[in-house]
Amino acid sequence: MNEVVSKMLHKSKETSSKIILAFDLDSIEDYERGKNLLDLVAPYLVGVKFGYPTILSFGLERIKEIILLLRERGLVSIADAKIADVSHTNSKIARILFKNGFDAVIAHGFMGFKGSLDGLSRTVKEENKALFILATMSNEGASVIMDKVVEQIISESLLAEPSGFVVPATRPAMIKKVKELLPMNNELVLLSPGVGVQGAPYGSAIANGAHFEIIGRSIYESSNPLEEVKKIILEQKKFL
Ligand code: OMP
Repeated sequence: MNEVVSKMLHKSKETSSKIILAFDLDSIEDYERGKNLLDLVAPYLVGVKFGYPTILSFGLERIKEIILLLRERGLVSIADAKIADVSHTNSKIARILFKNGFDAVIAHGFMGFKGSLDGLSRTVKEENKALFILATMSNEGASVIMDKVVEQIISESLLAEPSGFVVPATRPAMIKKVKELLPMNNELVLLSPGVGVQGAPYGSAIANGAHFEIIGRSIYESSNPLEEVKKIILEQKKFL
């Protein structure tokens, strides 16, 4: 099993948490507040997913420092760059992110394997990191396009030997469908956003077969983030 994934599973066992914090802060003025928030909720997380808002506003140097602090606490850091280009560009993006400490990257899968995911997959393997691929998305419009080609997205993406897929908590039927499309006895993990503010109840993605829930605003916009993560874990535990 991929080292990054085994770290996530180990952390989850230790803490009973299945929370990956979506850290999407869009101003450098949030830097200190963001760091304090991470410090506070870190014991209740499996990992942190850094989105474009944070990467672009904090900058990679500051992010690297945060990643090192998270690593000391046994947490993985995922770069949500939603990579979706041709091979050599994908590889360059991934290498920069890995050089700055990230353990994993998220990519789209709709570009197909040859000339896109193939190069990215090689880079991820060379660097001993993890790759997560979007099966389909949590927004309503994804049901018009991505859901309809999910079989093809999964079959092309599997050629890249990812560590797992991102599946929408907002459409439980799609989580189940993706699970059915995966090979028997696979070790792939499913990360599911759409829990909380986007409408899916805490724990519901786990109930539908996801391994981890990606949760952002419900935590970082909460007036009491610590109480919120504890509440989420209690809900998730019902499905352990
Ligand atoms: P909240 O809605 O604030 O919990 O954040 C959800 C997080 O998951 C954000 O960082 C989104 O960018 C991300 N996300 C989705 O919301 N939907 C998807 O289909 C995929 C992602 C993702 O790749 O993480």
